[in-house]
Parts: sequence; structure tokens; C-alpha cells
Amino acid sequence: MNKVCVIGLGYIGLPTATMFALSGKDVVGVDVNKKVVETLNRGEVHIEEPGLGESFKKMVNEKKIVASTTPEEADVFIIAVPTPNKDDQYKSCDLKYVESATQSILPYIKKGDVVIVESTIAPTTTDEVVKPIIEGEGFKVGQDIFLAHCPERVLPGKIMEELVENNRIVGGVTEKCTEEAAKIYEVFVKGEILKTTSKTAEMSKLMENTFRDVNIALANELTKICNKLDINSLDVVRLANKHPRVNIHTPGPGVGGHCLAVDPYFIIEKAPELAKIIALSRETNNSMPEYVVSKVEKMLPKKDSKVSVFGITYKGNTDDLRESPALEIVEILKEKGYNVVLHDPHVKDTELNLIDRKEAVVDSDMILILADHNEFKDIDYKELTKEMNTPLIFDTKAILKDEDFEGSNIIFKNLGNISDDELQYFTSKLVAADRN
Ligand code: SAJ
Repeated sequence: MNKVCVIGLGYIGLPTATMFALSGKDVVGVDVNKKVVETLNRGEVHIEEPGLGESFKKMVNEKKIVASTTPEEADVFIIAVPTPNKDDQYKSCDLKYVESATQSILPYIKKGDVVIVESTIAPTTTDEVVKPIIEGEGFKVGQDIFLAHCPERVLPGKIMEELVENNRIVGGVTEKCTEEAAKIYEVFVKGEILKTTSKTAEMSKLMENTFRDVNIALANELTKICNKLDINSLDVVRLANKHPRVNIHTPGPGVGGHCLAVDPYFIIEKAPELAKIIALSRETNNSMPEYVVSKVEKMLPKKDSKVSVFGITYKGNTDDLRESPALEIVEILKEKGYNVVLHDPHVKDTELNLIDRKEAVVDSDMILILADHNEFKDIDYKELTKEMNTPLIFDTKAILKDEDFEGSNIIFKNLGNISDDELQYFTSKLVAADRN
């Protein structure tokens, strides 16, 4: 194996292409976006990922990697294109990019080549969708062409490191396909290479993220039940997790990002009558933004109150806004008439009108924490809340503690202490204060 052709130069394809070049292979990276190809051929990268830029530039200078809008003949073809949700009933896996990427390599593949799909796909897609496209060209998969699904499982921010260190699932359409694909990853993977079938590989990848989604849903459901029964759910999570075999996840304002909020639907679409817990978990996690807003409404019955949102990303310490439940909460609050201002030290977007922390809290009625950025953990809230109309903090990410506010005039709420009883008492006090 000397030459690798990578289709799709995004968050996964570009680091993967760079990794093969660093390992001494000749690489051609293909992307439909001409601008991206031009940028890359100048030695610059269009995505932010630690360690990627320098390595890529070096490989371009050494002519080990080149970007192009069309594929070239190679020994290995790697497909790393997006697979979004479709707009249909099940939010099923949209394979249009995987299909067109496969079509695009047909004129360039030859006997003995290996084709690998890294994109996240619904179970059985490699067998039922990709294989027929290749065989339609007269090749026999398993004899002429070796086809496998090798899902990516790396964490943005640590991709260059995790591509090498993580264990890698390699699932071939036939045993020979698995063996041939495994050899490709042995070039740079230091983790274990886990050999299996393509459909087992597809399902394993999806279940990793589904496992997490279902567990978060359980925590979110627990919170709703506890708030009805006047029990602190965060205390329940903390105490139950003292058991050696229990790991209840953390309740929050919802589940975002490009994986947990997307992948479970690819399982549901294949067996909707059976995927009950998975579907219900999606529903539960999707209900959290409305739930958070309903609690804000109880705390701030006056619909023109000012709400200062701290953190709009889908999780802490990232600038990633994809599927962010925080943005959904902001939208619903605005629709209801609240005066919502946004503060997020990680996001650069100017269209969102982000403002700094101090400005955000002036005359505010609530600080609403929606992302667990480290910056929010060490703020002197006693000082900050002085500028507020009501010194009320609602922390939906459980980053602050009740003890932090003992003896202060700050009213501190989190998902654990907003039971129906608590809030009834709380609002009656607020209304009384307003009458005076
Ligand atoms: N969240 C909670 N409660 C928790 C944990 C997370 O509400 O206890 C929320 C987060 O705030 C966020 C969402 O869930 O909105 C997802 O965050 P995450 O950190 O669980 O996951 P991702 O999407 O950033 O990354 C996941 C990872 N998968 C697993 O941990 C099984 C990562 O390893 C994968 O590489 C990535 O998906 C992927 O590409 O599949």
C-alpha cells in the first residue's frame, strides 16, 4: 500500500489524511469545496484542531499530500463525508454524500484496492448500500475490492492524539475484507485493532453514543420525577453513584452536539417497533429545553424580565454550537417575551450579539447557566450579582454548589432544588416583594 485517497476533508478526513502522509504514504485528499482545496494546497488548514496545522503544512511542503476536487487512482480509498439526519419521520441517516463519494471513486478503483467507509452510518449500510454500488461496476467485493466500515471514535480537540492511541474497530464485508482493512490502520494506530463484520462495526459505533444518550435521559427523567416529589435529584445522583456499579449521568438542559443527538436515530430507523428505550430517550432529552424554560417561567412570571444566559455551546469548554440545546432555550425564552442577553467566552460569532459578563448582568433578573465552561466556575458571583435587579442564579449544568452561596443574598437554583413545592414558595415570595 503506497497511496491513499481520502474523500471528504473535514474534521475526520483531514486529520486521517495527514496521519497517513506522516506515516510515509502518498495522499490525495478530495473535497467538493473548491475553496477548501485551494486553502489546503497553500498549506493552510480550514479547521481548528490542535497539532493538525503544523503537520499538514509539513506534509504539503514535502509533497506527501495534495488536495483535489477529483479522486485519483490509489491503493486505498477512505470515505469520511457527513451523514446528517434526514427530515423524515425517523430522522434517518441521509446517505446522499456517502453514495456520491462512492460513485466518485468508481472510475479510479482497480482490482486489489481497499475501500473504507469511516462516516457514521446506519447498521447494514455497508452491505446494502455501498457494496452494491461497487459491484454495479463489475467488481466482486471480497475478491476484487476489499470493503470495510471503520468508524471514527475520536474527540474533537484531541483528534491527532486519539487517532493513534484509541482502539479501532475494523468491520469487513467478508473476512478477507477485514484483514485487508486492518493492515491499513496498522500503519499508524497504536491502540488495539478490533476485527469484526461491517454491520457489527456500524452498530457498535452507534451504540457507544446511544448508551450515553440513554443514560443522560435517565438522569433527566430522574430530575423531573424528583422535582415532582420534592427530592433533590443532584443529591440522589451523588449518593447513588457511591455504589461501585452505578454511574448515573448528570441531568442538564438537553443533549447537543453532532453525535449523541444524531446517532441514535440511525438505529431507530432500522427497527422503530423495537427501539423503544432509545426513541424515548431521544424524546426525553429533547424535552429538556422546554422543561428548563417552564422552570424559568415559574421563577420569573413577568414575561419582560431580563435573563442573562451564560454559555450557549452544546457542552463546556468548546465553541461548538451544533444542536446546542442552549440556543433552543434562548429562542423559546425570546418567543415568550423575555429580554434575553447572551454571554459566552468561547464563541466568536458576532451575529449572536454576545456581550461581556459584566454588561450582561446589569439590571438582570436571572443568570441562567446553560454550558459548563470552566470560566463560570471561578466567578465572584457575590460581586457580579450586585449589578442585578434580582440576585438569582439558575445553574442547569450543576457547576456551582449551594454552599458557595450560604450566608449571601444570592438565590441559587439548580436542577436539584426547583421542585414544584420549592418554586411555589419562591414565587409567592417574589410576587409579595413585587407588591411592596
Ligand atoms: N451531557 C449531559 N449529561 C452528561 C453528559 C453529557 O447532559 O452526563 C450532554 C452534554 O452537555 C452535551 C451532550 O450531552 O450536550 C453530548 O456531550 P458528550 O460529551 O457526551 O459527547 P460528544 O458528543 O461531545 O462526544 C461523543 C463521545 N462519545 C461518547 O462519550 C460515547 C466521543 O467519544 C465520540 O468521539 C463522539 O461523541 C463521536 O464523534 O461520536
